[in-house]
Amino acid sequence: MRVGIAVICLSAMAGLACAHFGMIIPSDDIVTPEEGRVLKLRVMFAHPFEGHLMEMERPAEFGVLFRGRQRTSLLDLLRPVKLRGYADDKPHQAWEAEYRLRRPGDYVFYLVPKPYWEPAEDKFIVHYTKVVVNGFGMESGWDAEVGLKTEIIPLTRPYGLYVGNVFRGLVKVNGKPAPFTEVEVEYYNEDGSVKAPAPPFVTQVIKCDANGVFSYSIPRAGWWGFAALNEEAEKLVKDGEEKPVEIGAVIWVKAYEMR
Ligand SMILES: [Cu+2]
Repeated sequence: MRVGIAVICLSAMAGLACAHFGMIIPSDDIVTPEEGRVLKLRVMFAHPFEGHLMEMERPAEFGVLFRGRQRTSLLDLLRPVKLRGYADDKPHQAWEAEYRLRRPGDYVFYLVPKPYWEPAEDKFIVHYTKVVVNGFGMESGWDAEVGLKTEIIPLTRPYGLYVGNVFRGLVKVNGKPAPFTEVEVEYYNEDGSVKAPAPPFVTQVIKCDANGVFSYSIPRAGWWGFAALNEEAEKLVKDGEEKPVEIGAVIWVKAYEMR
């Protein structure tokens, strides 16, 4: 039983905030013709630094916005898969898709999950998640808005990033900038090789300025997730009781070592 609780939420046991992240991790953030045209995407809901996955229901929406113009649902491409974080004692429900890039330009993949009930925090969580993939060298569409309920609009091109680059984004809720939104930042510690010297290192916490803009200097190569958190105006009902709904705007970017 003790182990069961730990799997739900390690940091909640310590009375700390527990950072959840919607995740779309593509096999690459930049696709060149030489590498082939098929992209693999993993879709999951996790504590990316601590290596725990939650069970994820089939998402409500999953799609791609191509070059800022053409929006296509990719829900039919999603296949159920069991994935295990490095600290999980068993695999969890997640999703994956294969997508063939056909034309040059930027591909904004987006995800709208079904509300996730988190007992440790007594609330529902819905993370509107994005990742941008550049196709065949044409840089067009990475800053396009999908039009999600809450969304991070990148102000830094979200691919081709070096370690040490500053990543900036504008947080919107219902299409308007969301000043002073708290943004949680986590490294995708896929194999568990990075150790946090103390709990506050697990999740970096920054805030938007009065215009809803945040910035973060990326300290390490790999995938980084930014989750801008707000509360939905409407509540959802759980066991006959109204419960709050955390809405997160999430974006994932990859940084590379400069050699
Ligand atoms: Cu959790």
